[in-house]
Amino acid sequence: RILIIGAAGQLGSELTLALSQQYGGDHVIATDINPKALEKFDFCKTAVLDIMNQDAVRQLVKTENVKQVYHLAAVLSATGEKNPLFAWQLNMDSLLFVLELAKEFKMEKIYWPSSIAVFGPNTPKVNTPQYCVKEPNTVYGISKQAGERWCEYYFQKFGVDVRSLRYPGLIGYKSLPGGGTTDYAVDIYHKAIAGEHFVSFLRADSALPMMYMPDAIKATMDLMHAPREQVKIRSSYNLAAISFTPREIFESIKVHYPDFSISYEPDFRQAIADSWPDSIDDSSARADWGWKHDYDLKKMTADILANLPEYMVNF
Ligand code: VAH
Repeated sequence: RILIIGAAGQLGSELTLALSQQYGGDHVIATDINPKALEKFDFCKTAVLDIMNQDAVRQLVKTENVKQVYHLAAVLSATGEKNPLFAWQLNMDSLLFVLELAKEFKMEKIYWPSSIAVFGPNTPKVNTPQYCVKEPNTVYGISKQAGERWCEYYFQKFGVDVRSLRYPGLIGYKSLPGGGTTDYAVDIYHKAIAGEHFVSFLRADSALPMMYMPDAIKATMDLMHAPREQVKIRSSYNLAAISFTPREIFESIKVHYPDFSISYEPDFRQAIADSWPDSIDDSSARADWGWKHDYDLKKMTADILANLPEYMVNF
């Protein structure tokens, strides 16, 4: 069976759906610390699980004969800066524990998301290469950088088949983000549909690498289905689709909502965004396992605005 940890999060909600569609709901166990958030998963098995409760996780792995783990639970960049030591402990201890379990139970595959947050202020900002200087200055970024080192270590030393992607900001309409610096790019659609003014917590010209959720799900499934020998990078793959600024996403929405208005009030998240690249070179992912994105900003905005109005009732 496939165990999803942090299934109720922004990525987890959509990946749980995709994995259940791919493998059948009774092969997927969606777990999260939040019991209420699990109620929406009526298409697969669910269990309340605190990833920090190692006995409970081990027990579930045994009783459910878990062969794959998608470990998606983490404290994101903005929240992490408010609780540095908790963020480090949750993000790191949980990953190390999952890697140990994978080794002990000889699991087939592990998925763990990294992020463009591994890059820091002195990383080349345009077309950031797969290999480059990485001095992240957020706890979240530090935990992702350290996590990548541990993933590669467990692959090289113990043969654990753990795979990872450095996601850009992820944007979808089926789940709400929590505590990220790129969350403005989800909230802006909700405000447009609600007919409300939007206040951006980043500057108008603050470009960030971003990706529509269907592309992120496709990349994750493609990576996990690739033959083992094709996955040459065992730290984490750069992954890219689009890059845009708050002004550009606003303009793409204004085409559909002419009365929509925006103002810019940068807060502490501006410094986090400024430490990250403007765009990413993902040529390794394209070469090793055939990655290519489908959605540009115009196509993403059209798809979200076509689907979010009726989907909003779920929030
Ligand atoms: C965050 N959404 O903002 C996450 C992501 C690249 C951004 O890691 O923290």
